[in-house]
Amino acid sequence: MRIVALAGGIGGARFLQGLRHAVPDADLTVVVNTGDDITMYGLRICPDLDTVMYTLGGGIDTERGWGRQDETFVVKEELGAYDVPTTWFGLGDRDLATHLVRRTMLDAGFPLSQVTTALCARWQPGATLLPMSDDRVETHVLVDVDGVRKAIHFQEWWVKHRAALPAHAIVAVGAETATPAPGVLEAIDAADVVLLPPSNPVVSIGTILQVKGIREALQDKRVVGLSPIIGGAPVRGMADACLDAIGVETTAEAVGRHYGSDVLDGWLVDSKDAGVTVPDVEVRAVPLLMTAVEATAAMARAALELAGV
Ligand code: FO1
Repeated sequence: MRIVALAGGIGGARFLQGLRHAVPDADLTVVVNTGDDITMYGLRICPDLDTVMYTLGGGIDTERGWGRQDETFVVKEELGAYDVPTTWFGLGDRDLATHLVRRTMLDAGFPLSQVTTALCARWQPGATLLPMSDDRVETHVLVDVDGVRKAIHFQEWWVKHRAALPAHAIVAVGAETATPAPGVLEAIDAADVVLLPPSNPVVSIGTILQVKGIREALQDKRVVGLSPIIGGAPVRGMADACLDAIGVETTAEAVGRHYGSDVLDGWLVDSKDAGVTVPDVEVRAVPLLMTAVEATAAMARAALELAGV
């Protein structure tokens, strides 16, 4: 069975672990959001690609959900000693090696998709990881800081400000000209099913769907999504702050309707949200809390069943 999943960071990565547990023999391709990517200290940091790679490769810090297990932050502390202003972003010492390899390969002219393949040679994620695009796309958020309205990088909003600054707009800068990375449209075309894990519907899944051709490629595919919102609140992270920014209610029903039937054929909501309806989309209610790999595997099976594969 050929499965394609569009995924962001922590929630998406967790779901993919369960999916791989549920169907270990499936041919899994993950199209990963790169709108969170940021250049810092000359390094190109790809949070969602690294979170998926580390999670499926067994190197993730399971507490944080991002970065490496057994991590240390000596370099971050040293940068702090120099009063470097960007130490709000926690770059770990082990994680730095990933960014140094990526920077070296990008500088040598390799596209991000080939860099990702090279990094995955070490981590063996058990899936093909593809950036949504090799072109630069960076999500920026329009906020008011000290009375001045300005666009700041998503990471600054998300990590430094914990998404506490009301977002007047969220813009994936570059998405309008970005093209899908090599293999993305082919994988979607060949897929038996496309899954939208419970990632952030705005800055993760939403960003991927803005890359030219991806939303269109889903038209004639069987697509099933899983709600990241349970009982009116995001399970983790601050998807509500993102949904507020685009005027979508933080409910499983509103997110399902936001994706709409031109994307979704099926929508899995948590048992708490049973009764939700999405026009022209088949909705099913099952437990959606990813408490352990087995629970997540059950969600994945429910999604594949709803997809009819
Ligand atoms: N998230 C945080 O909340 N604090 C951090 O200091 C932080 C550092 C970081 C470094 C590398 C990386 O790959 C991810 C990192 N993240 C951090 C997570 C990241 O901001 C989010 O996971 C995604 O961008 C949202 O999906």
